[in-house]
Formats: sequence, C-alpha cells, structure tokens
Amino acid sequence: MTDPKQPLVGVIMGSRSDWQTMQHCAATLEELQVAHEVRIVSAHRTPDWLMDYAGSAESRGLQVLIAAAGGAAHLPGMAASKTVLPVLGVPMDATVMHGMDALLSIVQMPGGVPVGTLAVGKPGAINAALLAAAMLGEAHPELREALRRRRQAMTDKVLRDRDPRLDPPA
Ligand code: RP5
Repeated sequence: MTDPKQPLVGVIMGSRSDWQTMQHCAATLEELQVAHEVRIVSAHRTPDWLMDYAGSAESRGLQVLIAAAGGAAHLPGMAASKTVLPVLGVPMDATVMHGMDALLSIVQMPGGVPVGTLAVGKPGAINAALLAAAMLGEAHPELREALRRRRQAMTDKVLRDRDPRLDPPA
C-alpha cells in the first residue's frame, strides 16, 4: 500500500511568475488525485537548491519531475542532469519571444540526458500532469482509470455539443 501522503510528482518552476501557468498543472494533478509537491527552484538564482532538490528527488520517493521555466530555461535540463527520474519540461511564455526561447532551450537537450518537452504554456502545464499520471499508471492502476474517465468525459462533451449554432448544453 502506497503512503497516500508521499508525493510521487515534484512540480518545480523557475519563478513565482510561472505559477499563473503552472497552477493548471497542479490543478490537473489534484483532479486526478496524484500526490505531488510544488516548489520554486531557480536554475540561475538557486543553483545549489536545484542540485539538492533534483539530486534527492529519487531517494525522497518522487517518481516524476515536472520542471517549468521561461527564457533561457535551464531548469528542466539541469534537473535531468542530477536524476534518472523522468523529467518533463514545460516552456513558459515569459519573454518577448513568447516561449519560443524556452521551447527550443528545453527541447534541444543533447543526446544522453532526456527531457520530455511539452507545449508552451497552459496546454503544456496540463499535459505534463496527464503524462506524469500516465507514467505512474502501471504501478497505480487507479490513475490509469482516472485518465480513462477523463478522456471519456472529453469525448462525451463534444458528442453532446456537435452543432456550434446552438447554445452548449448545461
Ligand atoms: C525563468 O525566468 C523563470 O522560469 C521565469 O519563467 C522567467 C522570468 O522569471 P521572473 O523574472 O519573473 O522571476 O527563470
């Protein structure tokens, strides 16, 4: 039996300013009832804390890391350098480049240290949570069922509302 309080997913972000986007990641993990923790960990402002966090993640029982960063966006790659846990990177729209800088920075990891890169911004934040739950699904079948129900709810919603000329059903 897994300790229900033991976080399985660590959600980190480079700045409090990323929370406006990453709250959607946390909300999706909560919706799926995935035990998780959320921390601000900056690659360039708190490099030692980043090394401690990522270096101890596995021994603390975390199974997946989700790392969000904008701009030069070193956080996901540097976290991945300190752990063999899967790291999912979420590029933030934080600069005049609207996330393209962070996207390229996160996705272009040299071969050998992977970061699974999601879409820029809110869709990536949500999908990182869903992908983390999918990764945990083998060991936690209830999460796989929650994902199945969520997919079905999306399908049902569209099928109930197929004529865009009509008001959506309540
Ligand atoms: C990155 O720089 C953060 O991840 C954030 O997306 C961006 C801007 O940070 P702030 O200047 O708003 O703290 O490190």
